[in-house]
Amino acid sequence: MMKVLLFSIVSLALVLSACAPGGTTDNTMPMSNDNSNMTLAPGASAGVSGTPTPGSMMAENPEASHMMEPITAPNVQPATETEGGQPLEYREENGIKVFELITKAVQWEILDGVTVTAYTYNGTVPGPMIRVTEGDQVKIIVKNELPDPTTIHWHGVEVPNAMDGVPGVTQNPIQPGETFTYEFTAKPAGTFMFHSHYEGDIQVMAGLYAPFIIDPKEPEANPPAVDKTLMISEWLMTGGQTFAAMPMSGMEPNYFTINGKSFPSTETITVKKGELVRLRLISIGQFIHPMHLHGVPFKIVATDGHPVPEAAQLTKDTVSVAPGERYDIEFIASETGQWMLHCHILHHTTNDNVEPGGLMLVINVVE
Ligand SMILES: [Cu+2]
Repeated sequence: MMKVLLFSIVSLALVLSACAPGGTTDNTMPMSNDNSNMTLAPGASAGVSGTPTPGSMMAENPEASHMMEPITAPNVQPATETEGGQPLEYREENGIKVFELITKAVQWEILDGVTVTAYTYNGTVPGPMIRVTEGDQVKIIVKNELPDPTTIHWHGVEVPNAMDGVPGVTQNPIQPGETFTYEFTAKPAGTFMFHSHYEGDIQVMAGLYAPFIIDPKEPEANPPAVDKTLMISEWLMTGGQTFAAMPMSGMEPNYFTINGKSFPSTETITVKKGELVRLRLISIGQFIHPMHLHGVPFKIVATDGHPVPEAAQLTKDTVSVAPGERYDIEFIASETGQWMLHCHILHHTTNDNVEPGGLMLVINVVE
């Protein structure tokens, strides 16, 4: 009986939203600018979960409906920083580099006029970059100021098992208000990252990720003039609320970010003609992104942090970066001009279905 009633309400919601002026004409894409769908869908799903969800998906499993709740926290403040992924300061104690992270929710602007509710490390998306040298002893003190438990996984870094950050397997979750200290030797050299391993489907998508770069002990023979780390992810923003974007009907993303920003708010990378450029591409969302560079081809010099021997380095102009992967690409900026780097799943270069946007940035090569 309940199911029949719910089905009727959902059907009515879909019919009404399709008929609403300015509403989407595509019923397979429930996230539209128009709120009519949003105002009806929550009521429709409330009988099952008590929680508004953006899509047509009806979760009968209460745990699943929790995954589809909006990202919220009590008293969320606007971010005080505007740029994510910046190097994190540390202090030295007995030869150990000590970093401090605080997990907290902030209002994070991904685009002029578009602000998401994000779960962050130290108030930015991505969180601050931890950059150390191979062999360094590091200690990272994590204070959890989120309303939910969390843990940190050091993705690709060869840490002792007890430091691996898997809740219920290698450690207990860090409860709200608690502090946990991770300690390990930074190895090997390369492009890595850290991210939440607690309800990753929610917390990682909500912004709990950051770069972890380990520089080689021996200085590089040919260091790049420009070395940028670009973390790619996705968001679902609708009806003024933020949801964890997922590869699931009704929960697909409508915003796409590089280092927490959608084009045209993405960083422009300025390079002098003739300089060697290294871009460390990291996919931390749940979708694959074939990143395409205009102007000149590049070489893939490292995969998942590990150097590719020179004879094996592919020359390409597009590289697909799947979730969890890292590709270090290098090229000489041989021609002046404004050259695009963008995802070639072209829907990913939109902001809420409007082009241009999303996963694009400009590499500005100057004399
Ligand atoms: Cu893409």
